[in-house]
Amino acid sequence: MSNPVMAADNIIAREKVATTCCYCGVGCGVDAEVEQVANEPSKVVAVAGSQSHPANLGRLCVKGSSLHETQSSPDRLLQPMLYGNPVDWDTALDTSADKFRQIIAEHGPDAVAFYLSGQLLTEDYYVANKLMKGFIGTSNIDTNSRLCMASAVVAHKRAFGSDAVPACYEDLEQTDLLFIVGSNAAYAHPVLFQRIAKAREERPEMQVVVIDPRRTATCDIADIHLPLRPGSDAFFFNGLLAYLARNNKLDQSFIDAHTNGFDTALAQASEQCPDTADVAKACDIPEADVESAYKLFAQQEKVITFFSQGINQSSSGVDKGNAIINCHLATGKIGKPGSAPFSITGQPNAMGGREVGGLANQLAAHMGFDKPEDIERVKTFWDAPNMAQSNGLKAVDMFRAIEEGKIKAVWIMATNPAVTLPEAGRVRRALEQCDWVMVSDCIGNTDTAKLAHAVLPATTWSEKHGTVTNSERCISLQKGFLPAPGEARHDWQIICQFAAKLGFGKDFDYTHQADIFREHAALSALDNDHARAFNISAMQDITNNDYENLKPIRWPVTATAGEGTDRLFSDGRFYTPDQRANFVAIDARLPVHAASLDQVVLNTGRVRDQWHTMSRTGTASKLLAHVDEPYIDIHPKDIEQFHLIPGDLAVLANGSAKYFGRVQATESQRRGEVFVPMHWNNKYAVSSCADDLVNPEVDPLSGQPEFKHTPVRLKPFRQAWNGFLLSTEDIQPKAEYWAKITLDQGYKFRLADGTKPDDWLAWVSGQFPDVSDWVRVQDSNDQFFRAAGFIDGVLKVVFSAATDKTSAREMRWLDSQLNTKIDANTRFAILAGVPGAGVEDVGNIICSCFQVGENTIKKAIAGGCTDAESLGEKLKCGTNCGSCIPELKALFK
Ligand SMILES: Nc1nc2c(c(=O)[nH]1)N[C@H]1C(S)=C(S)[C@@H](COP(=O)(O)OP(=O)(O)OC[C@H]3O[C@@H](n4cnc5c(=O)[nH]c(N)nc54)[C@H](O)[C@@H]3O)O[C@H]1N2
Ligand SMILES: Nc1nc2c(c(=O)[nH]1)N[C@H]1C(S)=C(S)[C@@H](COP(=O)(O)OP(=O)(O)OC[C@H]3O[C@@H](n4cnc5c(=O)[nH]c(N)nc54)[C@H](O)[C@@H]3O)O[C@H]1N2
Ligand code: SF4
Ligand SMILES: [Mo]
Repeated sequence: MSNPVMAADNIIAREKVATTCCYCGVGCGVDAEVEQVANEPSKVVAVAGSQSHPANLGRLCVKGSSLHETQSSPDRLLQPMLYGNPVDWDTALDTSADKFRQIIAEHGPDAVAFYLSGQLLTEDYYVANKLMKGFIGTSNIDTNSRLCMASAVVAHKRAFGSDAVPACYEDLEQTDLLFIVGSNAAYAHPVLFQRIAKAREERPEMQVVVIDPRRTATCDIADIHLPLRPGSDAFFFNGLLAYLARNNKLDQSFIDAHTNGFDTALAQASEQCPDTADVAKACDIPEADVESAYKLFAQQEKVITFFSQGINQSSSGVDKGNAIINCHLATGKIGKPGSAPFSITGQPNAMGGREVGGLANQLAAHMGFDKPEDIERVKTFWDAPNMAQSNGLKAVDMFRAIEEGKIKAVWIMATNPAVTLPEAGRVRRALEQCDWVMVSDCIGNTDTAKLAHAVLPATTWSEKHGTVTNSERCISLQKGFLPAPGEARHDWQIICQFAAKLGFGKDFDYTHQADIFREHAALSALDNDHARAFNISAMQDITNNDYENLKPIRWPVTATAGEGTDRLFSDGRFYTPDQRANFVAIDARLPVHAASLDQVVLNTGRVRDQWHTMSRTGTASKLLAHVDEPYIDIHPKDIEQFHLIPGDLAVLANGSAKYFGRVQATESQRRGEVFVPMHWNNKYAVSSCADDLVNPEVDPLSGQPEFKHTPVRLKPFRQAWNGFLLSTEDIQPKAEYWAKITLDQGYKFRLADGTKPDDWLAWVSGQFPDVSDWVRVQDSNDQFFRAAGFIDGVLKVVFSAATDKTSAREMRWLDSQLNTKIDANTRFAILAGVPGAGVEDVGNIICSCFQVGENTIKKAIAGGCTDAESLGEKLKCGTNCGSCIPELKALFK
């Protein structure tokens, strides 16, 4: 947050570097302040939003503004590892290349696979795809974008003939009506959300409709919230199409001039959803609300439908995407300022991966295997000796093939599938059986890396250097300005060195990222006279210098659009053979598995301050302040029905897989449905991995999993004792339930178990053999125990346990005492459970950016603050990223 003040004479240099945030698909520009101190590696000491970057115009969310605080991780991987032992690069790559070569010789190229990530740079992605599809000779290369964007990709291709997002971020501000569908932008795309909220303040005529089964933080700016039945969106948009036709709100001249297939799409929609009453029934929402939302869409000229994983992650995600696009085509609400269907990407470079053809059913630069001339063009361009000829296996099928032994070697880069694929337990078992697993990561002990034979250290944000493309087709440079730590190398270099080991060195002898970028740009230009949307032909001769100083630019970037392109389809020309867009007739359907009476529907997604499997965000105590434990959001009536207690633990189960979470009562859930965060994994909790439960149903066209809908069982966890453990050491506590929270000086574990240990002291001291100096209190009935352990007077461990819930209550003030020298008074204070003199208890942290706690805020309210603004003035809370403002407001209620 603020830079540590350094003794000025130690500082050799301080510079500002313009780069891009490594988290979400908003793609914010970041000015990083780098400081070089004598005899120490340079480091980022502060970050700020770039004023000039079109994505954020100076703003950053709390994840972005904490980038410098997540720089160093004790788990940073600094050396290649083979079978768990450090080795040199040549040994790691030679051994891995030998394995690949052997397996290919014996079983053919389809017996190997790559599994990549939207967190790679475009240049990394391009060479990986080229190596696999052109030289190794298989399309078994897929990416975590399969879990994320695959449905939108297919919907775009079906409607537009190309995977092209029509709009840009300004459209979100210029629109008069924003439908936010299946997106919790307040948490997942915070800076866009702030831009929207501000636009709405400035232009009160702008209206927002949020469509989400949950009442999320995004609903704070909604005029209408439609908490629809999970998975029923296509009924809603089919109904809208029929409504527009019934009420003469079509743009018939646009339909006639620029589209195909309207009549069949309308016929099907009208048959399935003839009137608003049917829609209300199918979607389980009030008819009046359906009516109001439809009316708004029909009346407003400028409408954006902003959609994300509530649409994509579904067994009919592609159809839902097309049901949305149909409504925009039917009203000509596309290609105009403030009007478009707008699929929003998740990862920093999810779009870049789509450009280079990172998915198993794509070729590079927006080409595909369905056109023989595309295959030939790419083959010739690459001078490829072993050009793949057809689609490879999509993510879920790829891991199934690993399980079945059909794929015998896999290289996983920049993704953590042991946590994030459906049926994650099965994925872990598949990897355990696989002959050769390679993982490239910047972190060494992820749940996936633990299962790898070879683990390769990669550079990451601030070290790696190359381009990313965000949700609005905007290409920007993520800058490498710090040296690679230890032996870490750039992903593209590792891939090229591996290619050389396989004998393809001369085709992968790039010396600079810009070499790769130029090649990719040249390929995008080949035979591309409006044949493919992705075209950056004007950049194929970019100099290294211009590349280094690349200003954010939206593709296409061509001779006629040298400054890039804000909006696509403004001329009514699409990328289909006849340049007309396609309506797709949609047969709306619900999720594959319905919940039975004794089950609840599991919905999963994101929390505000965590990024996926927490490999970076889980290391900053500040980012764990908002939500620090796996939880289950449940409607209060369901809490009663399932005999649960708010604040207690409950267990969700699917077959033998279990998820432990803290019960949170909330009316924002519909009855019969629960929500859990996707982030926790075995590094952070013993058994709270959402994807252990998620069913492996996928969309038949896109292969994207139905992450948002799995029927599961729900029951209370009967605990004999509960408590917490503070420790300077990272351990795996011996308890049926634990969840870990990173502190500045160590870790805090929440604990619970179904059986009580016979001897509390033995339980704790057995896990800390180096600690011999213990103080403790215990009652004679053995209901309550508290102990602190020291080494040389420094507090190393605190353990507090009780058979009831209140006695082991946490003491937040203790967090800051860990790893410090403790005087005798504080020893007693710990045992007594009260703050020692001079230690303040600020309560739960509400504002992560400025670390302002609930107790402090309550004090300020008692002292006369009357609203969020005045709190901001007094305590600064809510004045940076703004995401805690709803919670600040709630404290006044
Ligand atoms: N803080 C944070 N931000 C992130 C990420 C992160 O890990 N952390 N990850 C990034 C990535 S990769 C992605 S893909 C994006 C995802 O961004 P979002 O898609 O906005 O995030 P999710 O929380 O996965 O899901 C969005 C919403 O879909 C709703 N939903 C569930 N079922 C349905 C349904 O049937 N219909 C409708 N209409 N809605 C439904 C859920 O209740 C949820 O509120 O976030 C990006 N941003
Ligand atoms: N239940 C449920 N599951 C989901 C989802 C959901 O909504 N619900 N969402 C899905 C979606 S949309 C997504 S995108 C996925 C995301 O899931 P993953 O991609 O599996 O999750 P991450 O934690 O982002 O994993 C990225 C890994 O790459 C490493 N890394 C970071 N930078 C670099 C780099 O430059 N090079 C290398 N080699 N490694 C690097 C990180 O340390 C981390 O281990 O999860 C999917 N799974
Ligand atoms: S909104 Fe996304 S890209 Fe922008 S700072 Fe936050 S995490 Fe980074
Ligand atoms: Mo994603």
